[in-house]
Amino acid sequence: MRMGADGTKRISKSLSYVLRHRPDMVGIELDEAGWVDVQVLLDAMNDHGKSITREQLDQVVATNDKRRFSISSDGTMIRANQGHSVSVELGYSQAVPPETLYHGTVERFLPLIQKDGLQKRKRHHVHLSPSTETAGKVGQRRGKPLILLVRAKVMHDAEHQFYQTPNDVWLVNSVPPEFIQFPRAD
Ligand code: HQG
Repeated sequence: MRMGADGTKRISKSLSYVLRHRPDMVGIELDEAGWVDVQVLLDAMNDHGKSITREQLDQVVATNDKRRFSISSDGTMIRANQGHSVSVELGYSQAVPPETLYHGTVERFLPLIQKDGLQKRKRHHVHLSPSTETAGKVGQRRGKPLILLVRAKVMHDAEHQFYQTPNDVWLVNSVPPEFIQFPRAD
């Protein structure tokens, strides 16, 4: 039976937690690129009270609004596309970014971002979006969204490396303040 939005959200959250942050919570290990066998994952989650079927997993992978997960081409392995705190080497290739990318944040972080630029904090990378709409949604998780414009092409020309995920998130190590366009103070 197909799940509604509440069901897919619950499963997406618990998959994110296990595949990005705490595989040990259900007693599994990810390989160096973040992949785990789908059946191993399903068994482990079900053994730890996180009930999930293969059909539910496939539905979440296919319908997730942010396409957070990938299944290998032979259908046997799964991983999170980005957002890990555990050590993984995702292996994305470098790419040339568009002129402008966007970062959604909130006003209270502004003084620190103006001073230090965008820092990756707990994640492996700073996440940037190609659209203001997506950046707005990212910022909204923390309050009234504030969208910063990043001069991505200029930054790339200055030897900063950009990586693009299959779900069109752009990853960088940091964004120094000189590449950020801040809102005017008036
Ligand atoms: C802020 C979610 C102070 C930064 C989202 C952000 C996205 C600073 C927060 C994805 C700072 C880090 C990524 C500095 C950055 N001083 N604050 N120097 N530099 N910050 O969650 O970009 O649901 O690690 O602005 O939707 O918010 O996980 O990153 O507010 O796609 O799939 O520090 O995570 O997707 O927060 O979100 P995060 P993010 P998922």
